[in-house]
Amino acid sequence: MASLAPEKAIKEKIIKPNKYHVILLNDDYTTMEFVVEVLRQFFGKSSAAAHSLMLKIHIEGEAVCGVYSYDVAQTKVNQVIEFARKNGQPLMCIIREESAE
Ligand code: TYC
Repeated sequence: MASLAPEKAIKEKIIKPNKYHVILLNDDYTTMEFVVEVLRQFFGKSSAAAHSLMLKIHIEGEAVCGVYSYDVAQTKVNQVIEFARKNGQPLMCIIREESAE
């Protein structure tokens, strides 16, 4: 992006709004069932997709669960963390900006 002519950079900004990855992190205490429920409720996954994504996080340490505009991504993170804490689970959810290419 830095090498683009200014007018082209501005045009790209208008056409391509930034995207943000919402990522769940693995931990040793959150139950697998709870993570599957979060993926179904907040990320619209089917039971089968939620189960395999939960296992990916468990094995690899993290996974992208959805890609959104900044405001929607931030809301998802807040909702997931609030839901987790209310249910006594330490599950962590973070935002990462999609790398521009
Ligand atoms: N590692 C957890 C367990 O063994 C399960 C888990 C999966 C926790 C995904 C968090 O984002 C997570 N109970």
